[in-house]
Amino acid sequence: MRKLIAAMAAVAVGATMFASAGYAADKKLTIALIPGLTTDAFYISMRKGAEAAAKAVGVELVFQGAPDFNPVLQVPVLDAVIARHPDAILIAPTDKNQLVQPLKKAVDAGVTVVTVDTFIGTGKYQTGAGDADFPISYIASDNILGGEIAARALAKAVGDKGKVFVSNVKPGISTTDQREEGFKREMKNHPGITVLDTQFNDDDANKAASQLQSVLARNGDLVGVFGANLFSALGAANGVKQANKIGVVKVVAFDAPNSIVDNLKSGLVDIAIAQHPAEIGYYGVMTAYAHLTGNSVPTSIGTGFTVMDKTNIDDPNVARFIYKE
Ligand code: T6T
Repeated sequence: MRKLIAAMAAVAVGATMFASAGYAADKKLTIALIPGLTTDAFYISMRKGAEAAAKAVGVELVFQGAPDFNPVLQVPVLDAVIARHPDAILIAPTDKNQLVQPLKKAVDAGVTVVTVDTFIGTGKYQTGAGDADFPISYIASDNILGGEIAARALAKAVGDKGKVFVSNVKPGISTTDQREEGFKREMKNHPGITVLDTQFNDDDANKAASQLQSVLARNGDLVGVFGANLFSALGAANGVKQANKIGVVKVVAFDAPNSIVDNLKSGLVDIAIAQHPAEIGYYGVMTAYAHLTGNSVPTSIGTGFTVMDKTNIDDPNVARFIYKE
């Protein structure tokens, strides 16, 4: 009798597990990853992490994106991906507001949406508030904290006094908006530092380089710049180099491609704040997979940073976070 009860219990547990899975176990799931743009080392590294997770759980990963970080280019890519009807879409929305309606179309078509790196709306999902809470999860760095780390590093590098500015992409991008917010908030604790107007470069490193030189022309006593993403940082650093101000104008960079690491080693860039994009891709896929196979998932997952400088960049535990190209 005891054996029979145990057998019945086992069947019941199995049935519950199968019912909660809610999917045919033999169907190969497809997850699409839509980056901010395809040629950025940050998203190339994210793709590697996503591929590792997809391989581990046996899902098919599709990577499709636009050549520039621009909602006008990203929306048609999203439409094309929705038409292929994957089980889930992981996307780095290139604008907090402009991707809301296009992503609703995915949900209406029965596709699960997870945002990676950037968010839509307020980034608070599954709350019932507003019209942009429908993604099931947001996987990203803590970008406000990243901006604060950048401010502390720059304040230290410039001896807590003088003029600095933020080189940024454009307003409306959750990540870079939050980095600037964190940077300015932390700079309030450094009264000797004046934060000049932000320069927006449209993710164009050449524009960021010429803007650095224009700011310098107007402010000969400029002492520092925070490049709020890869292209802003690279461009700002090039501007400092072209103006022959290496070491005079300190550079703190967000993101860590090889080009920035070279600049760290040469002394052009003082600090690089590396995100962990592979971790974002890995947990993005795992979150979508967990949801699609009937498991509950957290509505947000925060990934880490590694702060790089000349003194630690050769440490393998630091160097492993240099972005893959
Ligand atoms: O900084 C990353 C990413 O986090 C941001 O959302 C957009 O720019 C990058 O891709 C770097 O170019």
